[in-house]
Amino acid sequence: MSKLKAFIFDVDGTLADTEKDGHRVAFNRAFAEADLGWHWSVDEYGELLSVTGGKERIHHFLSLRQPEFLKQQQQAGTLYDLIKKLHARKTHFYTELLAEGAIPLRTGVKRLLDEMREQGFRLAIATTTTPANVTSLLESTLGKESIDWFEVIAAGDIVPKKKPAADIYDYALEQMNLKAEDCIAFEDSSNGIQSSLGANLKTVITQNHYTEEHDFMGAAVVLDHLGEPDDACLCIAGDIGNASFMSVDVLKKIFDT
Ligand code: XBP
Ligand code: MG
Repeated sequence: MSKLKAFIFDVDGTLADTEKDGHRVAFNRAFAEADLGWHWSVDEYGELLSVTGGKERIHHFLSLRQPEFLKQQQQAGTLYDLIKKLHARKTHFYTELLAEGAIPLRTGVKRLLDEMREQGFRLAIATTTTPANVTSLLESTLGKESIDWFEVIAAGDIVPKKKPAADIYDYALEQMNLKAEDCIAFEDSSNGIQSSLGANLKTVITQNHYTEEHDFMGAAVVLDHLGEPDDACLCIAGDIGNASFMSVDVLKKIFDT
């Protein structure tokens, strides 16, 4: 019989609401610094989030909104370098924002991580974002030592195919030498759940501003956030019984059903 052993977390949108006031702002700073005249509004960024990965997102934006510029850069053989440089600057601005404490963790995340650790569960991260972004977020919210709470931080270009492909979860499971049936994943988006379900992981969703309209078919449970004893979560799909916040006990019940 399979036993619950580990939890695997997505980062962007799941641990923290990083997209609107973090990644988006950092992309815009990189574009402004390079004098490109591009600016991603909150709504436009929501649409661009359909493509995961910052470099991939810039490419997607160019193909939609700047096809002539894209063609010129391709013909000149400079596209790859341009995107790489812009993305490196974006990572710089993003980690700078995090170091300033601009992005807090989502409701219930710290409490639940503490509870999981106290009970000896194994933890990992499976994300599309650049590794430096993960360590900066953990450092600025939970302290430097929290990086070691996660035995695997599977991030960014470590696998060639980003979410919605299952590769990043498959990679994390392989590194932990665990089977999908021993773990639960935490996600916030449609691309994220496609990836976790693709790796056969039971998945808990905490939706957010950008993902509340997403299709979460196949999720074990969909919540508005993880909740706190004094800040109840809303259960949008699935069943958490009488609980008003997510806990290891509730996760064990979800795992066994
Ligand atoms: C997160 C993302 C990331 C960030 C940017 O998706 O799509 O691309 O927006 O990260 P998920 P980088 O939460 O599903 O992993 O710019 O570092 O690529
Ligand atoms: Mg996410």
